[in-house]
Amino acid sequence: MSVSRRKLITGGVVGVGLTGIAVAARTLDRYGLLPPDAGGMYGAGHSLTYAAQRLITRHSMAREFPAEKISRHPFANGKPFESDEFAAMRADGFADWRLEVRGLVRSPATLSMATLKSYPSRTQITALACEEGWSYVAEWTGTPLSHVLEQVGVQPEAKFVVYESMEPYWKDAIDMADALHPQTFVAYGFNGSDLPVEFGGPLRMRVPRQLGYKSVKFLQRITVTDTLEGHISPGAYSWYAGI
Ligand SMILES: Nc1nc2c(c(=O)[nH]1)N[C@H]1C(S)=C(S)[C@@H](COP(=O)(O)O)O[C@H]1N2
Ligand SMILES: [Mo]
Repeated sequence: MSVSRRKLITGGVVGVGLTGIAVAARTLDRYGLLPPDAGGMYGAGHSLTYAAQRLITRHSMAREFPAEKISRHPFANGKPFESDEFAAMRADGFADWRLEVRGLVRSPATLSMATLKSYPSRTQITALACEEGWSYVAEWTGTPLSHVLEQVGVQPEAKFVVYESMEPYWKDAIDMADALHPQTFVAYGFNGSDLPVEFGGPLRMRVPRQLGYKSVKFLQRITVTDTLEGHISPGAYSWYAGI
């Protein structure tokens, strides 16, 4: 028994060694373990990280903290961006803020803050960890992204959820495993009040299982898609940033 198993494992390892990365990549792809930036300069590293995380942590939860761990001085990363449109919406208490949901969905929708707040709300105390090394713990309130996706009816071909800020450049994507994960929120509440603009208010994505840069602030548009081509171009950061 154990001998044949060892043979199998040894055979597998030698096989991968001999036939190379192409076969490994094809195998990973077959099991949905190849990230969309697998082809880039850091492709092999990104693939290994993503595959390992997906195998080990597909169903795992980001750490949640007790209330006393909430940071007294959470660090807002930079000033909120400024634009005339944003300033006008802010002056109006974001009554005109809309979240557009489109792409591979049965019924595309444009949701107001009031509509989002009428959805089942959840609260979680999680850490936001920046790739630069700092982090803070806060209480986030929002509606699970899975609930928003349920409302619009995701098509079976869906593989990714792309999401965009009103702030130029800030556009990112997660796979369906993270999009449907219970801790992935469309967040509008922060430490018991409305999400301040310093922290991305009125609305931001919260993906506590990944690094801070995946938690895009000033969230305005969600697109469900089966490919990231034409949506996001590989940036300086790794597409998958599991922690
Ligand atoms: N629109 C937008 N979203 C953003 C950013 C940004 O500059 N603009 N910074 C990202 C990065 S790198 C991090 S670490 C977190 C910081 O969140 P914070 O401002 O709540 O600290 O937001 C992410 N989302
Ligand atoms: Mo960051």
